[in-house]
Formats: sequence, C-alpha cells, structure tokens
Amino acid sequence: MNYGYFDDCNKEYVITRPDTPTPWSNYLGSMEYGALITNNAAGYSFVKSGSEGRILRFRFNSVTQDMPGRFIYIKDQNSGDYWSASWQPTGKELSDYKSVCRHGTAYTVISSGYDKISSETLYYVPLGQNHEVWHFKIRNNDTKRRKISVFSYAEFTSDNSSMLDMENIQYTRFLSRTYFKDNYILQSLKELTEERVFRFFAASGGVKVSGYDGSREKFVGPYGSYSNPLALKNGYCSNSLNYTGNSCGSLQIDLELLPSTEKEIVFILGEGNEETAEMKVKHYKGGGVVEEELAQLKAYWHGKLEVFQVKTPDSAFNSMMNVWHSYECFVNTFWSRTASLIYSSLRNGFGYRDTMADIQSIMHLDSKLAGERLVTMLSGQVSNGGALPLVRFDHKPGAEPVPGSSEYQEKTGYKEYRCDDALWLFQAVPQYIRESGELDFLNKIIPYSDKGEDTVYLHLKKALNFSLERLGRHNLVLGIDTDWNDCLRLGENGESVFASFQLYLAICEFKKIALSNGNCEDVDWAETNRKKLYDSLQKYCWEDGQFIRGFTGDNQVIGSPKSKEAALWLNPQTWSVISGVATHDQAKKALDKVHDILKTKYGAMLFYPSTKTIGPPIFLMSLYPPGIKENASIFLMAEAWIIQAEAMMGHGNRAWDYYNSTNPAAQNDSADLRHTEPYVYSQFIDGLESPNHGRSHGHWLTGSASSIMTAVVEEILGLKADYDGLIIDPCIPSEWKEFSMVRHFRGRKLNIIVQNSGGVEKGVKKISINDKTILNSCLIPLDCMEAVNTVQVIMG
Ligand code: IFM
Repeated sequence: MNYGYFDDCNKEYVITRPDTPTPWSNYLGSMEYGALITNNAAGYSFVKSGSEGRILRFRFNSVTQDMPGRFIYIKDQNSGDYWSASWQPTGKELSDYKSVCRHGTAYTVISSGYDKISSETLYYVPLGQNHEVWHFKIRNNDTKRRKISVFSYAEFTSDNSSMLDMENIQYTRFLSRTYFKDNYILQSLKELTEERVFRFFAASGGVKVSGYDGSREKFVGPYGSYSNPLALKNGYCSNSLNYTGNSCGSLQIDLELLPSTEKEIVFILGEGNEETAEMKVKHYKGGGVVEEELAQLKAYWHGKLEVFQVKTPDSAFNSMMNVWHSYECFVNTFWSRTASLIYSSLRNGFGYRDTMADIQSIMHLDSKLAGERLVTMLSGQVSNGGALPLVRFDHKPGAEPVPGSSEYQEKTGYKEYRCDDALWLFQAVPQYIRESGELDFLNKIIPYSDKGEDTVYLHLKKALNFSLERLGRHNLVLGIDTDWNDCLRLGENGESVFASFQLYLAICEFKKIALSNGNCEDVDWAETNRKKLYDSLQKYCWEDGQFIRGFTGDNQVIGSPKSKEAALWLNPQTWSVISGVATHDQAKKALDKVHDILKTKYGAMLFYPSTKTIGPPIFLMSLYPPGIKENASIFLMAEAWIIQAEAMMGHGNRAWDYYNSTNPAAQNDSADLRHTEPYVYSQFIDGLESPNHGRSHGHWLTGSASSIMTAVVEEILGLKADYDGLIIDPCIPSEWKEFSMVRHFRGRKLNIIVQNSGGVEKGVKKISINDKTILNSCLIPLDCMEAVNTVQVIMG
C-alpha cells in the first residue's frame, strides 16, 4: 500500500491519501525560525530553539496523533456544514473529502476538495525572515453563489519554554493576554517586564476580518475539540480576548464566492510587536509577494541541492539523493535532535557525536556550513580533550561547566563524558580540510568550552590524550559513561572495543596530519600508540571469527560467540574494517558472520540475539523489548557502517543490498508496515524478534540520515575529496552498467559519467577529464579542473 509518490521534477513528495499510518511531516524555515508541519497541517513553530523559543503549541504523543497545528476551517453559512482545509482536524469521510499534500523543500502545499469548494494552502517561512506564511486560496466550483466563512486557528504557547508551557500551568497560564487590532491578534507574554515577548497572527492580502478569537477557551468551547470548535458550530467567532488563559489566533473572514471564482488570504504568524505585525501585513497587501517569496525559497534550496545530483538505474535512490536525503541532512544539521514529533524539545543543543555525523553528511553539499558548525563543536571540546555530550544552542565557549559537575548536569541533563565524542573529530576535521582546501584550518585558534584555547591541531592532540589517559586493563578505551551506544553503560572500568577501533582510526589520522605538518615527534608518538593499541585489539578482541564488543568492569566479555545473549554485535565487525585493524581474512570472516546472522530483509540488526536476562546497570537496552531500539533493532546509524565496510572490501552488491534494504523510498509501497515517511530516514527499524519486524520509528532527526549519506557518497559512489583533488572510485551493484553524477568541488562543476559495461562491483580502469586521461590514479587533480568539466570513468 502506498500513500503517495515522489515528484522528482518538482522536488516534492506528494501525499495522495491523508490517512497516513503516522503523521508525515516536513520542515520549514531556517535556524532563525523553524516550523514543523504534517500532511494534515499539524505541527509547531519556534524562534531559534524548539525548547526555548516555542511559539506554537503541540501536544506530543496524544491520542489524536497530530494536534494542534495551523488549521484553517471553512464554514458554509447556508448549509451550516463545516470542514477544514486539511483533512484533520474535522476529519470528514474520505469518500466525500479529497486531500493532497505536497511536501517540498522548506514549503508544504495542502489542497482540499469538499462539497464543490476547493482550497489550497501554501505554508512556508520566507528566506531570512522570522515569520511564517499560510497562503490560503479558496475556490467555488459550484454553479451557485456560496456564502463561506473562513476561520484560522493558531494556538500560541504561554511561555517561550516548551517545558514550562506544558508542565507549569499554574504559572504559564497567567502570563499572556491577547489584543485585537484591525486584522491581527497580538499576544503578549510577561508584558509588564523586561522579558516581554509579543507574537502576532495576522490576515493580509486585502481581506476584511469580520470576527476574531484570542482566547482558545472561547474558540474551542468548554467541551469542544479541534474537530468541532464552538466558533464553527456557531458560525462566528465571539470576539474574545485572552486574559490569563490560553491564547490563540483565530480570524474570521466572510466571503461571497460567485461560481468559478477564487479568493485568497495571506495569514502571517511570527514573533514581534504591533509595529512588526503591521509592517508584515503591509508587505503582503499587494499581489505577487507570496509567489516571489516562494520562487526565492525554491531557488535557494534547489540551488543547494544542485551541487550534488545523481542519475542511476535506481529511481528510489535518485529521489533520495537528489532531494530528500540531502534535505534531511540539512534539517539535521539545523536542529540536531531537538524538535520533531518525537523529540519534544526537551534538549536545547547539539548532541556531540550526532552533530559530528551531521557535519560530515553535508560536507559535499555545503562545506561552508559544515566548517562553521565544526568550529562550534571544536569549541565544545573541554580543555582536557574530552567533549561536551551536549553543546547548547546558547553555547558560550570559555564559560561552560564541565561534564561531571552538577552544574553541567543541571544545564543539559548529561552527567559524564562519553568516551567517543571527541573521537568523531578525526573524521570530520580531515574531511573538512580535504573538501574546502583550507589547509590552514589546523592552525586556526579555537577556544575550549571551559577555559583556554588552542590550534585545531592541538585540539586533536588533546582529544587523543583524553582517550589514551583513559585506557583499561586490556589497554582498551574505558567506557566512562557510554560509547556510541547510549545503552551500553560500561562504567569506569569497562572497556569498549568499538571506541578502541575509533581511537585507532583517530591515531592513524593524526599521524598523517602530523606527518604533513612535519612534526616528527608527534608522528613517532602516534606510531607508538597505534602499535600498542593494534596489538591489544588483536590479542584480546578477536574470538572465533568475530570481534567482541567489550569488557565489563569485572572483566566479562561482551559479545562473545559463546554468549547466550548479544553474542554477535554489528559495530565491532564494521569498525574493525573501517579502522583498518582487521586483516583481510578477519574482515571477510567478520562481515560474513554479520551477513549470516545479523542481516534481515530490512537491514542488519545491532546485535543478536536480544538481551532478555542481562540487564542494567550495564545493558540498559534491556529496558526495551526484544527487537526495539538498542535492544537488537536495526539501528540505522550503524547500518551506515556495514555499507561502508562492505564497500571498503569491494563488495558493491552487498553494500548496495544493505543500503537498499533500509532506503525509505524503496519501501514507498510498504507504508502500512513501515509507518514513517517514505522520504526520510528513521532512527531504527524493528528487528527480527519484534512482532512488527520492518516497522520504523523516530523520523527525520537522526544520525541514520547523516551516516548513511557519508557512506553512500564516499563509498558507494566513491566520491572522496582529497587535499589535491577529487577521488572517484565507486563500489556499486554489478547490475549498474552506467550512471552519472554532478559533483561540485571547490567551485568547479564536474559532470561525471561512469560506465560499467563489464558489470564489476569495484575497480576503475580509466578516468579522463575533459578528454585528458589521468594515469594510474583515481584522483582528479584540482589543477586539471576547469569551471565546468566532463569526467568519464570506466570501471573494470
Ligand atoms: O549514538 C546514539 C546517538 O547519539 C543518539 N541516539 C542513539 C544512538 C545509539 O545509542
């Protein structure tokens, strides 16, 4: 069963049935003003932070899944019938009501058709602005004149803090009031203080407002609901204002629609006082403004996506890479893991490791933004070399409390350092330098989060030292709190094999950097530590054809083939390859085991079998039932690393198979099983032991999208930036006989055609750029590149 399709030409996903298994959403706006909207117009808005800047209220995890939102009600004043311009909240019978939702890049259009009246609402945030627009058009398709009233509904929060708004009602309920001025509702919060904030909801476009409600209680009515609000039952707003209660913005506009005519209204919502509201109303008064703003928005986003495009034999892959997967990576980079229908805005910042993955994922799309975020994250490193698990949106380098202190815990909810956070820098920093060509980045001075500052080079060295000073009895990385797996609580004395592989890779990267810097002492230092770690990993961690996952504090092996539970773990197998520790024979054996035991139709499980008896404090994942989350689900961030490892081994068919089994677009026709949006990644898919094997959870904001993007671009498509140019060395399914790509690199455009008539999985026989053959290498040197280039790659 499908609920929609990819319209690649318009870069949209079109939802043709509104009763999707879960609300299917989209993101609008920028880091200044963010908005989440579902296919039924539910969702919320915020200024800068979903946690601390919430404007529109949303009830998470409610019985009706997506309430409230940006609702527009339509009332036929003759018949008394009413409905909404999105299927919900009124939820008319789908036999009578038609709805199509087009989610695009930072805009959404919802169309409706009911009783010979059709409507179309475009939702967007204009570029660089901190307000949103609901551009509503209504048309009479009847042969007779229709008397229609339109009612908007936006429910304001009573505090900028989403938590306080939801929880501290005895306080927040008494902070706000509303005013009505000509054609807008103004909400004020804490008006008599310096902290005062104003929000407005206005109607523009030359329409006359004939009624309003600024009080939610009056609009909805004491026992009403969003599906049958009192104002709609009555057919008029009661001109109410909120004075210590809940505020809303409802504007009533009465229309006489002649047959075959259309009217439009521009609703505007944002933060700002009367002056701002009036200025915005004026801005939309004349015609054509919305069209112009939408065109600008599309040009902006499509321009961002154009720098990387693919045309392969797989249309689901193309739809994801060319639009949705890339867009999701930007959305992740903007809002980390803070504001979705699942992340209820408790967090207020960038999770360290997740953000490092996000940075990597947009490197080929927008290295400037990636570089800026990288600097922020380097300033989230503590002067002892470790990193802050959460770097708050209002991060103040040089003045932040450190993990382990009660102050840090109070501010962020995180107690301790995690052993892996700073280790992710060793992939992102070199990747940034290779992409941007900014060789001097290593000498850039960046402050630490608590005190002091150093060059990036020394930040990296300190990060290594942080780990090297925290090794356990097997000379492996101590878990401290956790490693990548938030549910594996290795504690002070437990050791992580996964993080040790990461440390190994980090040391190797650092050694290369030190070498290019001509720092012989550091090269020797790195080499000594590399060798020692390699020996320990080989001596203690390889057991019967697989790598183990770690050691508990009391020296029990985690992930031994002899274990009854959690006997084979995915991450140590994949990272043994990625880090370069596994010999060819070990790599092959380990990946074969993954293939035999962990692989399912929907991707590889995190480990198997699930844990049922081993529990906390170490195996926190046993809080979850078998097959769910960290307890043996198909955890998609980890799926990226099996794609990467298989591709590194030259196994294009297997890498593709893993990719394809989790590609959301490839499951467009299994929406009833998958549940979440077919155009974005989710955090995990239920594993084999779940009764819902194949169902996915935790949409949009997830490291799955980020890490899979990096694996696909660098390993499957084989596009890797290098210091002197771009490497092209694909590892593809053998059935792909030809594909093409557009890749921009340091301001040059490369139109790349790859031919694979021999049907190999990996291997480049010949590369030429602008008809000039490159000898003995997959690297296209920068100095061979012109502004626009034709590159031919012949595999074989
Ligand atoms: O690695 C983490 C991530 O940081 C947050 N989500 C869960 C992952 C695995 O535990």
